[in-house]
Amino acid sequence: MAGRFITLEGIEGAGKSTAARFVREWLSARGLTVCLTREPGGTPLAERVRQLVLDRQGEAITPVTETLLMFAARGLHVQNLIRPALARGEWVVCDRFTDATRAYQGAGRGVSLALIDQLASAVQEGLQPDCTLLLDLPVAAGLERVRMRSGSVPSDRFEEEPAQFFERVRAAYLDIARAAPARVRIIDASRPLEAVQEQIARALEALCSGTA
Ligand code: T5A
Repeated sequence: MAGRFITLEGIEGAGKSTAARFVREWLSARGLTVCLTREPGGTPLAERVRQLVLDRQGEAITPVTETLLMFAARGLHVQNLIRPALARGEWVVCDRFTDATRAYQGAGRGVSLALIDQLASAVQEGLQPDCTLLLDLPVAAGLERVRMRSGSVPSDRFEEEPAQFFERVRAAYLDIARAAPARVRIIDASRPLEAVQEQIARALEALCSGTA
C-alpha cells in the first residue's frame, strides 16, 4: 500500500499529541511504516524556527510575520521530511499542518486567507493531507487540560491568548471540516480517551479500506 499523509488538528489541549501516538501504534500494528512528526518543526532547522515562533520572551512578531515563519518551517518540513517519507512508502502522521495556519493565523489573528492559500500553494506544491482528524472539544475543556498538565503559567506565546482567540480558532476548524467532509473527520475529543481512540480507529479503518 502506498504511503498516506494524515494530519491531526485542534485547539490546545484537544489531545492531538496523545492521538498521534495512538495513530502510529494502530498503523504499525498493521505492518505499516510510520513517520510521526509535528508542526511547526519536524526537521532540525524547522525545530529552530519553532523555538523562535513559540518563544514567550522573544521580540514582537506581527501576524503576517508569524504566518511567514510557519510556512518557512513548513517548507523545510515538506521538502526534507514529509515528501521523502511518502516517497519511501511510509505513512506520515503529522501533529498540525496548514489547517492550523488557517485557524490560528487566519481566524485567530486576522491574516488574509488569500495570502495563506498563496503561501500554501507555493510551499506544498500540491501536497495535501489524505485525511485530517480534527479533535474537537469546548475551549474551556481544552484549556483546563493544558492547565492540569502544565500549571497556570503559559508555556508558549499561543497559550497566553484569551479564550475568545481559541473560540475563533475552534470555529474556523469546524468551518474547514464542513467545507472538506471527505478529508476532515471530526472526532469528539471531549469524550474519555478510550472513546476518542474508538472514533479514530473507525476513521483509520475507513482510510485503509479506501472509503474515507
Ligand atoms: N500553530 C501551529 C499555529 O499558530 N499555526 C500553525 O500553522 C501551526 C502548525 C504549538 C502552537 O503552534 C500554533 C498552535 C499551537 O499553539 P503544539 O505544539 O501542537 O503547537 O501545541 P499545542 O496545541 O499547545 O499542544 P498541546 O500539547 O497543548 O495539546 P495536544 O497535543 O492537543 O494535547 P495532548 O495530547 O498533549 O493532551 C493534553 C492533556 O490532555 C490529556 C493528556 O494526557 C494531556 O495531559 N488528554 C486527555 N484527558 C482526558 N480525556 C482525553 N480524551 C484526553 N486526551 C488527552
